[in-house]
Amino acid sequence: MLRYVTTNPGKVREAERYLPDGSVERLDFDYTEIQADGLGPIAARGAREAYRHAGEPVLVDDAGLFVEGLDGFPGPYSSYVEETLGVERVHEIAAGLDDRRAAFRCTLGYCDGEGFAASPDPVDRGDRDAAAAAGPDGEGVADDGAGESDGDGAGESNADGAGESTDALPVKLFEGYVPGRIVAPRGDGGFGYDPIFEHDGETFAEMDTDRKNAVSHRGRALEKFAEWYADR
Ligand code: ITT
Repeated sequence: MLRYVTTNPGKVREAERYLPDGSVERLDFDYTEIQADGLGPIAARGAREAYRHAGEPVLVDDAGLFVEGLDGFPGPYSSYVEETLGVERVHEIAAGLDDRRAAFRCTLGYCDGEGFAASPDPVDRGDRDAAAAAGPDGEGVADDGAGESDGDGAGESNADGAGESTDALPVKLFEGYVPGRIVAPRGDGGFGYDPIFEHDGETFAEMDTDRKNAVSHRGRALEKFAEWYADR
């Protein structure tokens, strides 16, 4: 059974459309969200922690809203900003900007304790520092050997460093992106920043789940994941 690791039921509603019936179940586990510039290291670290907790295959979903005119803020801090400022304040701040373009990004981190064969999607090993510390033999470091691809390396990181144990597990990352712009809140559907994110004339909160999935950051990442996972 695949466990979709999130405290947010809205994410699971979207994810279920991409995976065979009964093949995925939510794991309501609040993994440590490290501070990092990108979503990849957060998802990778979370997937390792969740896999160690659950002992079965896990998929962690880290997402964020990146506002162009704010140099990508709130980005990886989207959750904290939603809780503290709130979505309407983010719209008010963006309303004062010349550039209200924005994007949602989603990174899925998959971990099942095994290694990965080559594919275009990056793998986060999280073990570079650990391997260096362990010496040339890399003793105690999980590695599944040759024939793997890190893609362009963009998703790869061990930025968190501290607390990452030497038996760091590889995590496969799947990324999705959707462009749009920040508008005054409209619509009752979705969750989080959906009411203030407009894509093709509609906010995500005005779309039903299937329509949002067809264009969204999470839909794009899930599509890649589901295709790859079918052969896993
Ligand atoms: P988990 O970490 O437990 O999965 P979360 O809701 O905190 O739950 P994220 O850290 O990935 O998930 O989300 C960061 C913020 O972005 C958070 O405020 C979400 O509500 C928001 N968010 C994520 N995906 C979104 C989406 O598809 N539409 C609107 N807002 C979204």
